[in-house]
Order: sequence, then C-alpha cells, then structure tokens
Amino acid sequence: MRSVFSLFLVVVIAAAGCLGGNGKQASPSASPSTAAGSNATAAKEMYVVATDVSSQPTTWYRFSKSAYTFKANDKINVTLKNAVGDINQHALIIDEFNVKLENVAVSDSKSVIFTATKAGTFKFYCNVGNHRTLGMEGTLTIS
Ligand SMILES: [Cu+2]
Repeated sequence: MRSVFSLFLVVVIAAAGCLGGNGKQASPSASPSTAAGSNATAAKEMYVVATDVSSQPTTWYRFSKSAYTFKANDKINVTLKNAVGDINQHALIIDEFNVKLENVAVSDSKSVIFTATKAGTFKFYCNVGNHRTLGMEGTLTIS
C-alpha cells in the first residue's frame, strides 16, 4: 500500500512538472507569428581578433582569421577582440551591412548582431589610420 502511495506521489510530482513546463512555454508561443520564425534562431559567431602576428612591423596589424563564410539571412554576432599589445585602438567595419565596431581598446572587445541580408563577397576592415593598407582586412562570404 505504501509503495502505491509513493508511486501516486511520483506521478503527481511529474504531472506538476509537466504543467510547469507548459506554463513557461505558454507565454512565448502565445504570439507565434512574431516570436517564432527566423529571429528565434541563435546568432552565428564571427569572432575576429586584431593581432600582431610577429615582432616585424611588416606583419603587424592583422586579423587573426581573414575569411569567414555564412549563409544568406544568417544572424551573425560579430565580435572584434583587440589583442594587439600596443596602444592602438582598432575597428571592424563592414560597409554593406552597416557594421561599425569602433574604438576597441587594447584587451577590449565589442560585438554587434546583424543579419546578412544579401549574398556576395564583402570586405571587413579596420578604419583606424592606415591599418587597412597595412593588412587589417578580411573577406566575408555570404552564400
Ligand atoms: Cu586597426
């Protein structure tokens, strides 16, 4: 008899747990037309590090990785981390998607989420001084 009662308790608790879960889901799914859909998907990471790859000035001012590929309509969380150990601030600009991460100080980082609304090959670059000319440029491919 006791074991039946225990089983009954377990069932009640399990049922309560299910109800609680449903209760939590009720509010976001109440407006599926706005909450669900493409915006519900997590943003993809585009993590870019500004780095000085050697002690030679000719290879200062680089992005750690210079090519990224995503799909059209991907939501992209782009981050610029400034890992260059000098006093320079750096930036990451993507003109076509109006991305501007500017004044990123040493050891600092900035992020912004944008949607890759068009396919193509685009440049991202640092707009500080002549950094782009020195090599702070990369390619973003949206397929
Ligand atoms: Cu720079």
